[in-house]
Amino acid sequence: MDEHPTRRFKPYKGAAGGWGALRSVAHAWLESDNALKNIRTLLKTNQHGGFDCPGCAWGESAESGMVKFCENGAKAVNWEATRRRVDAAFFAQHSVSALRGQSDYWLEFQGRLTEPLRYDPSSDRYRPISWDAAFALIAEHLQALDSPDQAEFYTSGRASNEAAFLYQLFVRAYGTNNFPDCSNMCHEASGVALGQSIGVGKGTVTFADLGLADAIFVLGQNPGTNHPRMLEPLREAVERGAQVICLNPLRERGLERFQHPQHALEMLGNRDRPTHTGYFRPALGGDLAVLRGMAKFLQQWEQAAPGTVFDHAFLAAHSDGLDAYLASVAASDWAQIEAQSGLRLAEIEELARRFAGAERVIMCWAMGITQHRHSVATIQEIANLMLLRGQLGKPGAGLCPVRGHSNVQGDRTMGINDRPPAALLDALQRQFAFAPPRQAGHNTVEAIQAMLDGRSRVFIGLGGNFAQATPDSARTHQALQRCALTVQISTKLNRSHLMHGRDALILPCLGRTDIDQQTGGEQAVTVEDSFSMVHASHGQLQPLSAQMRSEPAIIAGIAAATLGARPVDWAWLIEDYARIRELIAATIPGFSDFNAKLAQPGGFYLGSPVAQRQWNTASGRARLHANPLPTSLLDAGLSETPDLILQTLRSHDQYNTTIYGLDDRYRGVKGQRQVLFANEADILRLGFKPGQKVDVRSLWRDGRERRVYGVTLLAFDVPAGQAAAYYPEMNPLVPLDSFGAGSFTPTSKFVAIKLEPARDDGRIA
Ligand SMILES: Nc1nc2c(c(=O)[nH]1)N[C@H]1C(S)=C(S)[C@@H](COP(=O)(O)OP(=O)(O)OC[C@H]3O[C@@H](n4cnc5c(=O)[nH]c(N)nc54)[C@H](O)[C@@H]3O)O[C@H]1N2
Ligand SMILES: Nc1nc2c(c(=O)[nH]1)N[C@H]1C(S)=C(S)[C@@H](COP(=O)(O)OP(=O)(O)OC[C@H]3O[C@@H](n4cnc5c(=O)[nH]c(N)nc54)[C@H](O)[C@@H]3O)O[C@H]1N2
Ligand SMILES: [Mo]
Repeated sequence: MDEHPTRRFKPYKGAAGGWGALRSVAHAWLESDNALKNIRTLLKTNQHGGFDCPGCAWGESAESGMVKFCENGAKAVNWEATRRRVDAAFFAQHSVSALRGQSDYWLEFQGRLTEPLRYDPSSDRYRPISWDAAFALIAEHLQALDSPDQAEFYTSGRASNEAAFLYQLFVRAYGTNNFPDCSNMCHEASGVALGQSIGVGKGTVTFADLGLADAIFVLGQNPGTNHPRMLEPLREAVERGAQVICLNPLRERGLERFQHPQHALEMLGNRDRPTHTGYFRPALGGDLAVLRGMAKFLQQWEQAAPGTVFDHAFLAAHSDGLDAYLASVAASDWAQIEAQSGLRLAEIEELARRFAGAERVIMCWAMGITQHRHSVATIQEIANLMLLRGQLGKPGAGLCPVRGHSNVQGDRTMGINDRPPAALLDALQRQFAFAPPRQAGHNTVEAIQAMLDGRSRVFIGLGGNFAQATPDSARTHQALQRCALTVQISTKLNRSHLMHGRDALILPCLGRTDIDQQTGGEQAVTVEDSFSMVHASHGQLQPLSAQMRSEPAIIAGIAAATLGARPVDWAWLIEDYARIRELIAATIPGFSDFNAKLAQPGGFYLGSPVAQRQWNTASGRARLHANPLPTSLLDAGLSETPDLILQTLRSHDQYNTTIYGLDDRYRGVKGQRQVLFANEADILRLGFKPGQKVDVRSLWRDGRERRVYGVTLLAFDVPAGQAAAYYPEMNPLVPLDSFGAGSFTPTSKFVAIKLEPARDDGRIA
């Protein structure tokens, strides 16, 4: 592998998709060292009888076709389906301390984890351990704790429904709700906000609705990279004359033009098509003010011509809180709206006009909305606007938080939740005859705090990369290292294996592409996408090693060692996952006849009460929330004025902390990731030059030192006062205590920073 590819930065002029995407798929495939098998595997992606793409949670169109994967899905599949292995022989060559000096990119590139390993302090290496001994060690640690609340059970969003259900059952039977999960850092604010507003924490639209909408708003999302298959319905909407309106401070290529790599004519004619009809570039964290401004225009127009703007019949039949909300809209100050939004009032008026002019509106959003301090209020403002116009519970309209991990939504449905609803616990109690813990558990931020101050001593991670995905890296690493035991159930080597507790285990698991053979035959697992569609996923490739186990089997092993046959016979369940699905059917709403429904091609729809205009809120009505605009977006406790506000985001060549390569094609970056995008005028104003290296320091009220060293400044089309840089490299800058009000989501899209001349170019953050 080329460790030092040429560094280059040159604006990208092409459309999203297109020949670049095809080249990239071919490259990922040829580089996969399993090329022949992988092409067969790729063609099974998202097909009936095939496997669910391990990439994002975007859903499927009902259309049939041979090719149902995108460029980045292809990278995800090839990355998993490698023949390179990380085993005892690998660790014989590399001590854990030496591995800490390697990049995240290098670590994962070494291959699949193929045997269970235990950390040996005398040699500073991981060494083989039997599965039974590993399970016994975990049980011993868990049983030694004073309270089950001293253990943390993390989940990343690739875990299947079957794995997630077993995991939450085991953890609750063990006695805690400590379920920090990736959702806490992702769409938590959407779940919280929508639960309070409309009684359900999920999206309300189906794939088909996108084809019926007159206007689709895309807020704080970069689908060209993170949900490439979304570009197709967006472009289709533009073609049939619908509005597609983007709210994003950066001009993301995929939101501007798209060439479908799977349409031969488009490719040969080199024709690309626009994916939007309006592009607005707000301040970071300014969306609440933008949306409030839109509401204020609607209010003015409604006052001028009563009955023409608001949907009074809908509001009267279905909502409450209208008067208080309208009073807060009236009280919101135009000058404050304009200053906080980063847009001109004329632009906000234009947004309001297009919103009010559409009969059927869909609002989509992702991390640009959720990873902010005021994210819950912002998402409630999205809901408020939609309620004013009766845009919920009708075809072609509704709310669409676009989820990240391929099964992050399903994991929540299965009960991975640190604040579980009472109905779930009641159902578990009825079915399994034990008293599940009722008090709230730890989310991700609380789990880190608890491990840091010694209240939690065991960490178990079902997938993911806790050490790198979380904020305040130095403190998170310290938190993990203070544990008595850390256990990582993983497919690939990452930094979470290196930032380990006194005792530590690596448990290698099967991925989505692997065949899962149990005594009852080859097993399928199930997942739920962003549109609440549940479908089966069948692995296609022979696992690299007979020592790897499935996630359900690993959880069952830990559970049996810790709890015996309580409250279920764990080993019996694993023989045939249909038995797990029977339990899901008995306890989780919407899953009756689960096994039978799986036979349907494309899966089945869980349904949304909102589609029937049913609101599962306390009052039985959808609620308009009157949240005041924040006085200031900046933390009041800062002792210095920041140079810039930084957002951390994804390149085109990564999947979260998994780095596939060092390029970011649509942003024109090649061979480097330690960069900071900023406006040229800002770079000069701060006394630097484009291309210069700087150290980045973040500001927070606790006054702690948080720095990333040796970051190259790139002059880029970024609004004044803003900066952007890659996650996870910048995570050391995100303060642990800077999180969303009501969501606990780290504010990864709003970090106050100072730039300083680089003290030492060579240092790694
Ligand atoms: N290939 C690939 N696919 C992925 C992932 C991946 O890493 N790689 N990750 C998966 C996961 S877990 C998730 S959650 C999703 C993430 O999908 P996205 O949310 O698209 O991911 P980000 O790269 O964080 O991009 C955030 C976007 O929001 C914009 N933004 C930032 N701050 C603001 C703001 O204050 N206001 C507005 N209006 N916009 C803002 C940024 O400019 C950027 O375009 O993708 C999923 N799919
Ligand atoms: N600064 C900043 N921080 C962020 C974000 C941001 O935008 N900015 N985004 C946040 C978001 S949206 C999210 S979702 C989180 C992501 O947080 P995580 O989900 O914890 O992180 P990933 O990088 O997706 O995890 C990658 C690892 O998962 C393991 N893995 C892959 N496939 C499987 C599998 O099938 N089973 C198992 N058991 N393991 C598997 C591999 O070992 C791989 O190294 O990060 C968050 N952190
Ligand atoms: Mo995510």
